Amino acid sequence: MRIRSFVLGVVVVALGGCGGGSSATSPGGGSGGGGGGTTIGTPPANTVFALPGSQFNPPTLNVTVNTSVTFTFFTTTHNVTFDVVTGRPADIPNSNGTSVSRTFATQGTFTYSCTLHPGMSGSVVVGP
Ligand SMILES: [Cu+2]
Repeated sequence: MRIRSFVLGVVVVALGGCGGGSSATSPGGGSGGGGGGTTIGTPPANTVFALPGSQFNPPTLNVTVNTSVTFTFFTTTHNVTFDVVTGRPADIPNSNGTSVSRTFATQGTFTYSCTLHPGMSGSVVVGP
Protein backbone atom coordinates (compact mmCIF):
# COMPACT_ATOMS: atom_id res chain seq x y z
CA MET A 1 0.00 0.00 0.00
CA ARG A 2 1.34 3.33 -0.95
CA ILE A 3 0.22 6.24 1.03
CA ARG A 4 0.36 9.32 -1.01
CA SER A 5 0.36 12.50 0.89
CA PHE A 6 -1.06 15.03 -1.39
CA VAL A 7 -0.49 18.32 0.24
CA LEU A 8 -2.23 21.22 -1.26
CA GLY A 9 0.17 23.97 -0.79
CA VAL A 10 -2.25 26.55 -1.78
CA VAL A 11 -1.50 29.80 -0.22
CA VAL A 12 -4.53 31.92 -0.06
CA VAL A 13 -3.50 35.46 -0.33
CA ALA A 14 -6.03 37.39 1.56
CA LEU A 15 -6.72 40.67 -0.02
CA GLY A 16 -6.23 42.67 3.03
CA GLY A 17 -6.86 46.02 1.52
CA CYS A 18 -10.51 46.47 1.55
CA GLY A 19 -11.38 44.40 4.53
CA GLY A 20 -14.23 43.14 2.44
CA GLY A 21 -17.64 43.38 3.89
CA SER A 22 -16.88 46.05 6.38
CA SER A 23 -19.36 45.32 9.07
CA ALA A 24 -22.08 47.77 8.35
CA THR A 25 -22.97 49.82 11.33
CA SER A 26 -26.65 49.11 11.52
CA PRO A 27 -28.37 51.84 13.46
CA GLY A 28 -29.77 49.76 16.17
CA GLY A 29 -33.01 49.27 14.41
CA GLY A 30 -32.59 46.25 12.28
CA SER A 31 -36.24 45.47 12.69
CA GLY A 32 -36.54 43.95 9.30
CA GLY A 33 -37.05 40.48 8.15
CA GLY A 34 -40.76 40.38 8.62
CA GLY A 35 -40.35 37.56 11.02
CA GLY A 36 -43.42 38.51 12.90
CA GLY A 37 -41.52 38.39 16.12
CA THR A 38 -41.63 42.10 16.61
CA THR A 39 -42.90 43.06 19.99
CA ILE A 40 -45.47 45.75 19.68
CA GLY A 41 -47.06 46.82 22.88
CA THR A 42 -50.57 47.81 23.75
CA PRO A 43 -51.93 50.80 21.87
CA PRO A 44 -52.26 54.01 23.90
CA ALA A 45 -55.67 55.56 24.38
CA ASN A 46 -57.49 56.55 21.21
CA THR A 47 -54.93 54.77 19.11
CA VAL A 48 -55.31 51.92 16.66
CA PHE A 49 -52.33 49.83 15.67
CA ALA A 50 -52.24 48.54 12.13
CA LEU A 51 -50.26 45.43 12.95
CA PRO A 52 -47.82 43.64 10.68
CA GLY A 53 -50.00 40.59 11.13
CA SER A 54 -52.76 42.29 9.18
CA GLN A 55 -54.97 43.09 12.12
CA PHE A 56 -56.17 46.29 13.64
CA ASN A 57 -55.76 46.51 17.39
CA PRO A 58 -58.16 47.17 18.95
CA PRO A 59 -60.56 45.94 16.28
CA THR A 60 -63.26 48.15 17.76
CA LEU A 61 -62.45 51.48 19.35
CA ASN A 62 -65.03 53.47 21.30
CA VAL A 63 -64.55 57.21 21.46
CA THR A 64 -66.58 60.31 22.09
CA VAL A 65 -67.45 62.75 19.37
CA ASN A 66 -64.67 65.05 18.17
CA THR A 67 -61.98 62.69 19.36
CA SER A 68 -58.78 62.48 17.39
CA VAL A 69 -57.87 58.88 16.73
CA THR A 70 -54.33 57.97 15.80
CA PHE A 71 -53.64 55.12 13.43
CA THR A 72 -50.12 53.82 13.82
CA PHE A 73 -48.42 51.88 11.06
CA PHE A 74 -45.36 49.74 11.52
CA THR A 75 -43.11 48.03 9.01
CA THR A 76 -45.93 46.55 7.02
CA THR A 77 -47.83 48.79 4.63
CA HIS A 78 -51.53 49.13 5.32
CA ASN A 79 -54.25 51.62 4.60
CA VAL A 80 -57.43 52.66 6.34
CA THR A 81 -60.35 52.87 3.96
CA PHE A 82 -63.65 53.81 5.54
CA ASP A 83 -66.96 52.43 4.48
CA VAL A 84 -68.99 55.09 2.77
CA VAL A 85 -71.22 56.58 5.41
CA THR A 86 -72.00 60.19 6.17
CA GLY A 87 -69.57 61.80 8.54
CA ARG A 88 -66.67 59.46 7.98
CA PRO A 89 -63.19 60.97 8.07
CA ALA A 90 -60.83 60.91 5.15
CA ASP A 91 -59.24 57.63 4.22
CA ILE A 92 -55.61 57.04 5.06
CA PRO A 93 -53.59 55.95 2.04
CA ASN A 94 -50.98 53.20 2.10
CA SER A 95 -48.65 53.94 4.98
CA ASN A 96 -45.90 52.38 7.00
CA GLY A 97 -43.64 53.54 9.76
CA THR A 98 -45.83 56.49 10.61
CA SER A 99 -48.87 57.64 12.54
CA VAL A 100 -51.84 59.41 11.06
CA SER A 101 -54.67 61.00 13.02
CA ARG A 102 -58.30 61.42 12.09
CA THR A 103 -60.93 63.32 14.02
CA PHE A 104 -64.37 61.78 14.32
CA ALA A 105 -66.77 64.70 14.36
CA THR A 106 -69.92 62.71 13.80
CA GLN A 107 -71.53 60.14 16.01
CA GLY A 108 -71.99 56.71 14.61
CA THR A 109 -70.13 53.54 13.76
CA PHE A 110 -67.40 53.92 11.21
CA THR A 111 -66.15 50.68 9.80
CA TYR A 112 -62.94 50.61 7.86
CA SER A 113 -60.70 48.10 6.21
CA CYS A 114 -57.28 47.75 4.69
CA THR A 115 -57.77 47.14 1.00
CA LEU A 116 -54.40 45.41 0.76
CA HIS A 117 -55.32 42.62 3.14
CA PRO A 118 -58.69 40.90 2.81
CA GLY A 119 -60.34 40.48 6.16
CA MET A 120 -58.32 43.21 7.83
CA SER A 121 -60.95 45.53 9.20
CA GLY A 122 -61.98 47.45 12.25
CA SER A 123 -64.40 50.06 13.43
CA VAL A 124 -64.57 53.23 15.42
CA VAL A 125 -67.74 53.73 17.40
CA VAL A 126 -68.29 57.41 18.09
CA GLY A 127 -70.65 58.16 20.93
CA PRO A 128 -71.80 61.34 22.60
CU1 LIG B 1 -53.16 45.94 5.35
